[in-house]
Amino acid sequence: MQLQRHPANPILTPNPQQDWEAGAVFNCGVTIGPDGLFYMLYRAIGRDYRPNPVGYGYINYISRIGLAVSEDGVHFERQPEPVLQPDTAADRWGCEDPRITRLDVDGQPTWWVTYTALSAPAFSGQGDRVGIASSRDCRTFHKHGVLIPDVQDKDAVIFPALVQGQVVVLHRVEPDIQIAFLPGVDALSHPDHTFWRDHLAHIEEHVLLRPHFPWEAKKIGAGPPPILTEAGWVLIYHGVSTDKVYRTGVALLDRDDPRRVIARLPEPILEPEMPYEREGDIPNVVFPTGAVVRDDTLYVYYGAADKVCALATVPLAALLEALLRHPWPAD
Ligand code: BMA
Repeated sequence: MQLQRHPANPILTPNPQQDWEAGAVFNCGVTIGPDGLFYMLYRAIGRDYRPNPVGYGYINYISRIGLAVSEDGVHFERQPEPVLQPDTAADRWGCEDPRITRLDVDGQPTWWVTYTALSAPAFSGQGDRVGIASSRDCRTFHKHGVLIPDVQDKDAVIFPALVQGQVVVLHRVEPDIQIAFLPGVDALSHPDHTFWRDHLAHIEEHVLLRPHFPWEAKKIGAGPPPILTEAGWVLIYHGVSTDKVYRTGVALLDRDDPRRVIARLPEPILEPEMPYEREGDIPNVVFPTGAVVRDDTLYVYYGAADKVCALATVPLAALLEALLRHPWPAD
């Protein structure tokens, strides 16, 4: 089972006309907005970064989050200004890797964005927290601060429906994916750090998925928000191998009790093969962060080599069939 790359790939590339997104655009969350169009939030790096002469990664490397809108999910039109950018102590060094989920509040359409908020320079390996923001129209976004305090944490996603009346959140304290149940949406707009400190104190009890296969041996992290299907929640995730290749995996979670993993494919459904996935700012990366179902097809949006945005698709029924052939835990 493999995702099919869209022939128009890469579907979004750096924009030389705008300083803030001239360097790289990647790792994009996608949702259907109030008007039925595709809304993409993407991570953008400005023009003037360069390799760190004395260490790993880049210097002058600041991420902002841009917005692009599309009728067909393939051709996106960008807004001129970023919609989320570093302007608080918690994210002064960058707003990275947005995921977007629709989860309504009191019948009001509401979209929630989780992103990586950097309070220390990128590539420093510290100061990464899960930031949270929301929107009523998919065009303007309001920050609600840091969702999960104290620990190095990223790859947080919110389920697009309540489960047993609770808000379900996945996050990633290395190397596993953890699951948390919040009492309601108020806990998203007013993060309760006492709740999270208690959760973190018992983190081993909250592990949903651990690295298992060789291609994901180093660490795993949630991709897009899980997708609700008749068979359960489809969780697309990334897995990193010991030689730092980022691939895409998929698991299925029980509909009523998503702590139960019921299926998991042993092989990745996407791995770096194309030139734009193998070469960029960080080589050999496919990093899924967006997913939409349209006409029974699953659209998976991913960042490629930390440089561009790309799209791959699969008929949802074919993906579910493949999953159901691989029940988890495997014998
Ligand atoms: C991880 C992610 C992404 C990035 C990837 C590959 O740490 O958080 O920001 O795409 O590394 O560099």
